Amino acid sequence: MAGLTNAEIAAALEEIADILDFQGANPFRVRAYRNAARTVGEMTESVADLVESGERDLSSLPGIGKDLAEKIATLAQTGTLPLLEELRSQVPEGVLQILRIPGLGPKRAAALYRELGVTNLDELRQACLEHRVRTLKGFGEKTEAAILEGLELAAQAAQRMYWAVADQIAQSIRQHMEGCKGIRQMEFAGSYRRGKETVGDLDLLVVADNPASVMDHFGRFSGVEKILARGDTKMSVRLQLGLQVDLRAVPEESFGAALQYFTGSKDHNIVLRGRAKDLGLKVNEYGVFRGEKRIAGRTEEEVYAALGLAWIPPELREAREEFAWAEAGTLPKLVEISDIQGDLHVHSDWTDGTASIEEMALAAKARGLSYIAITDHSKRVSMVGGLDADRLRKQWEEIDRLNRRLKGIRILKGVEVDILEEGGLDLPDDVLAEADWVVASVHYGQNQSREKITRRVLEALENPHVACFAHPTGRLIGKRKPYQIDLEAVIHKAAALGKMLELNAHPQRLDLDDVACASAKKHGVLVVIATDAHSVDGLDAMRYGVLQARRGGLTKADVANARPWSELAKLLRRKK
Ligand code: DGT
Ligand code: CA
Ligand code: CA
Ligand code: ZN
Repeated sequence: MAGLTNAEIAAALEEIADILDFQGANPFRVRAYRNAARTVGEMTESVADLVESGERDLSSLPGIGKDLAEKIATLAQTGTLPLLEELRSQVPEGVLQILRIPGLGPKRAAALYRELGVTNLDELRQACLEHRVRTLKGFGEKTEAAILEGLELAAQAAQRMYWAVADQIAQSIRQHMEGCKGIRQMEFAGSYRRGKETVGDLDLLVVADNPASVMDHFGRFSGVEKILARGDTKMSVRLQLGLQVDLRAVPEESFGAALQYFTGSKDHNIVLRGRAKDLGLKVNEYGVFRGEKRIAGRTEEEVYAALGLAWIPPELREAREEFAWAEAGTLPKLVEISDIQGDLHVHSDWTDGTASIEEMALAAKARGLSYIAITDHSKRVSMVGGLDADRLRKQWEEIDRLNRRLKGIRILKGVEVDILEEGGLDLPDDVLAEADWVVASVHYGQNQSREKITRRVLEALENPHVACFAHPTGRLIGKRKPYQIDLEAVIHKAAALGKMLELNAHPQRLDLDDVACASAKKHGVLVVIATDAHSVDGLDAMRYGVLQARRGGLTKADVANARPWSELAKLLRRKK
């Protein structure tokens, strides 16, 4: 029996934190559950496996004490927890959905419940439309509008899943299916294969000796909640996590054509069919046909070649420039995870990270990196103990000591300096001048007008010590909209000054998006793919960033941290 996935355990812990917070529980207790959720969510090893094998004591994980470790173990083994059940019974069901609405959170949901008796999303929408929300203390007209917008975002997001979560599920399905005899080929298609930020459903293709027995086996996957439909060659199931998976069995001679067809995107396929028609051919999920005769279909390469095209990587199949490139033979050689040499945005326990600088450095080394920049927050981010000049210099002394001792990894003295609400940076120039690497970012004043927030950022880029602008739009996918920032202006400024832009690899950020990456590249702006890791496991997010970069058409040469530090350092010195 397979236990809960890490994502499911994290969601349960997050739910406990939410309800406790809603009830006005001790903030430290709430925070403990939130931290545990983050720790579990960022782990790559399966917690359920760890519990089962007894191999590692969960209380050895950062921020997880004995009591929490026991609760997590119960969750992992039984799928639930008495505490969670009890808490759920104490609050109306719809309340949980309310506090997840972007811009709300437990405290405000509690006020809405107390003051207006709002217990579900419909009542909330109604209360907004009737302008009752703005009458509450601390709410106002702007909040009311933001809540309505949040309701809309949430409705869209509920239908889709982060790619990283879909990936966990896809991998366990793959593992399960590997135990099935008679599968000759198997591949996930759809948006998952294209590496989209979010995935609506999973599309699985197989070539099998006996499709019926493959479907039987698929139906026994532990995550299946319900079999929605089953025919001779197609089966659809819904998983407990809400995701739908479509399985299709296809003939071997059509596998490439089916893979191409079901990978999409729909727009890409429309262009492809148009090309086929122009050549007097027909293309569908069974193959490429001249009249009745199949001239290609076994592999994707064959299908594209039959249409006079080089094979197009799935990440580029969005009907943008990929056909022109494939025809001319100028498809970019997309960046790969093995090209990445360093991580330039990482937190330590000096601020809100859970691991020490040394632990982060060794973990980076273990992941094959040769440099890592410690970029803890500056003092404006007081909630997490952001560093002032004194503490930062102390941290850098520590980094000097570590660099003398550690082999095979270089730790850069960095900082994530806040761009202040009214303009200017949160640390003086003389301190920034001593840093190896400065990323600037916006955490406050996110709701400012387009003009104001853009001006702040352009000014920050003009500071000679700032090398990179982090998570440039501030969006959280499905949760928070981008700032009103004029990204084109930012890209132009970065190009003019030789500054870099971050592609934050966190699966809920992926900020820059694919289109912005392509635009940065066009303007000659180097992109830094960075994890913004707050824990050792957070470093593993790099591959999500690489996937996004590939969707933007970036090559090794377009990615700053695909270069050795010596080369980057030279570039930075020249710009100062
Ligand atoms: P998703 O699941 O919403 O994240 O996005 P996709 O791209 O995986 O879409 P999905 O699962 O509906 O279908 C998978 C692929 O199959 C899609 O990318 C293209 C192809 N496909 C599905 N339906 C149609 C259709 O009606 N016309 C065309 N041309 N292609 C389709
Ligand atoms: Ca799909
Ligand atoms: Ca589908
Ligand atoms: Zn950060």
